[in-house]
Amino acid sequence: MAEAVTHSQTDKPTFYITTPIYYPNDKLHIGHSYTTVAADAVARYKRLRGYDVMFLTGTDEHGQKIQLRAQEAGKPVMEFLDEIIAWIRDLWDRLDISYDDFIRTTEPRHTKVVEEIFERLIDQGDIYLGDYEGWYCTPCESFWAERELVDGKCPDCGREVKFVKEQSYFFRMSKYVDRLLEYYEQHPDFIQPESRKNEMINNFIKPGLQDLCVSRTSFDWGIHVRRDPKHVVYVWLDALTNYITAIGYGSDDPALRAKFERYWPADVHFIGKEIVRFHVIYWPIILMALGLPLPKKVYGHGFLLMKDGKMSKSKGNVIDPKLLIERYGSDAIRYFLLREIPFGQDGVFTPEALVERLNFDLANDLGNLIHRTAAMLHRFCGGEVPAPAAREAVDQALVDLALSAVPDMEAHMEELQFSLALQDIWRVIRAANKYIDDTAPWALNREGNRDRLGTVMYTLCEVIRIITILLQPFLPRATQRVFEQYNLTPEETAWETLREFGVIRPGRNVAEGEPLFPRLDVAEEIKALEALTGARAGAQTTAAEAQASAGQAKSEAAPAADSGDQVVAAAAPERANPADHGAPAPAEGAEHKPQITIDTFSQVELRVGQIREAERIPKADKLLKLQIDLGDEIRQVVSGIAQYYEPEQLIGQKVVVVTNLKPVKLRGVQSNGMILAASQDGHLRLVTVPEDMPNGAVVK
Ligand code: ME8
Repeated sequence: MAEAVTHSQTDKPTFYITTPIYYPNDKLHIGHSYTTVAADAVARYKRLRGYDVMFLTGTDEHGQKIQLRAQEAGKPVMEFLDEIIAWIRDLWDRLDISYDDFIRTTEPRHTKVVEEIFERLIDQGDIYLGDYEGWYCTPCESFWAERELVDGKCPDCGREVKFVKEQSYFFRMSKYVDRLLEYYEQHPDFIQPESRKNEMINNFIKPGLQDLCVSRTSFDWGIHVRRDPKHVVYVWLDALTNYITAIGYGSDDPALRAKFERYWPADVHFIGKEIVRFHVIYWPIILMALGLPLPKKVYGHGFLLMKDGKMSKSKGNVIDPKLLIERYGSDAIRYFLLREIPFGQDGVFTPEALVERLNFDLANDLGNLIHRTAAMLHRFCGGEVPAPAAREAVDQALVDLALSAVPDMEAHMEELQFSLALQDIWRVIRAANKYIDDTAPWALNREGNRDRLGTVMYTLCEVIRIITILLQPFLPRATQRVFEQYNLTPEETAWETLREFGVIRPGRNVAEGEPLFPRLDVAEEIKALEALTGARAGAQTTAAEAQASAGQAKSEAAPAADSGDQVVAAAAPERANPADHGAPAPAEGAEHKPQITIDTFSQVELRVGQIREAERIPKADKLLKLQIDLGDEIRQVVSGIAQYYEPEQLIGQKVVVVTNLKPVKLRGVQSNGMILAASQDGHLRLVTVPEDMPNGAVVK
């Protein structure tokens, strides 16, 4: 039974956050973990900020799909469900998900209230009995109007739909549309990201909101309508109400009813973008009919994609999160998910990106800072935090940066921009590593300059204290280890201490400790991850392809890759073989090139260009002649991409142009540069740039 509110909680402000309740028709994958990890980071952050947080997750256990899966498994439905729920709870434990409650829609606290709600809505005329005719997608449990189908298939999952006709109960949605639109207007932050609001209004509300079918008679695994038990409550009405039944709505127990009063309305529902419609149209309308306040925010985040598009069992590209956690630890997976993909946008999971994040960010930047500092305290200061002397400019600069990162990180967390919040913290981590190099404590020690050494080492310990406090929502394990290693007390690690510098009292012991995150062998890990994910080598290529297939561009530049040879030039005139004019340089099985310095790399001038014109070159079936807008000039470039793109597809694309290549003639046509593309196994995709980047912008 759900816990009631205790007295000590009542003087804190509340924060109620939810994840979708997942279908336990199968084990969950890394995409489900993404939503849950994001919600957990917010829940932890809010608790640290002094909120009484209610963090709810759970499972959506009714419907035909579940019934069929249990039958296939040859098990009674409840037994089938119990096993998967145990697996899911174990996953959340391994990922350090700090949920406060886990609702199962088969629990009496839910089913009883749904039955009552249904009766009430019939009585008040919001639900009526009618005839249903339409197209039904069993896997998505969604009904679609004929005009909504795409090539006669489900617009969400692309699978077959079937025509059904049966008596059903309907929810009179149209009655509430004006109030809903008014709510959107008065609460501009209700639907996030903003772009999803227009999608909802234009695609679903403006064409005329259909009444929603809220019961079925063709299966019986669900909550039965009390007065008409051959009807089972259609799964969305059942599912959405979990957000209120879990916290005590409709309970007979006064303590639970008080709990509902305390936490409702929810501060935010986290969901994937495919179920925004249910949460920002149907759910608010159901709540209006019940006379309840609406949630403050619904955040529809993007998808985690694999190189060949969306994850799905049928494609065989689903990653088991438990295998990843086992290999890398929960902190690493949490960090990767929240750092790599700007919340709200789609992102691609590639083994290379994961290994790079873990090696560069966690092992090198963060792990090194903690480990180097502790090691130096042992070598130069007897393992103790020394007392600081007067600060010099270099110290003050780091102090200022660390203190200013705090409000930046807080602002980004409030906006639910986890990746940016992490970048705020990483700016400090990188600056602290540079500070070690600049101040060279080993030299200060050699010179016997104890005052300077004390200031530098103390400053580092304080910076570590600050970044560790900030990192807690993301890395719950590593941060606890650092607190223990640096012997930091709860008073020294409270959020309020982040406004000041100089909190640690000198003289305490710091343990030398083990590295927080191991540095991974890139080749070995990529091989292992490919075995886990069924992915092939070639992160840059595959990431580009997956994004292209999902029709989404990443908003962040891809992390610097050491496998840069996968990104190839789409016209490399100076290397063009006379027999193979302008064809892309080979990527498949490309050898690694010798290392170069940053100076050598910086001799290449790369700029953003927009393709204004594209045409074929007679008698050259691989070549296209492009006119590219570089902001201050239009460049003509001949590119070997004619077999991959139709000229008209290219108009308007923002690409990366090498602008300081010596001009050459290809088939008699002058080419003054080349554009970048990724290529693998006979596929080629241009490297594109987000639209808001101006033409001529430097790429580095
Ligand atoms: O829709 N990338 O359950 P579900 C990111 N029971 N997030 C993903 C993802 C991916 N590739 N795949 C799944 C249901 N998700 C209903 C919800 S709520 C009242 C009822 C996440 O098991 C994302 O949050 O299909 C998405 O909305 C959710 O899992 C869908 O989970």
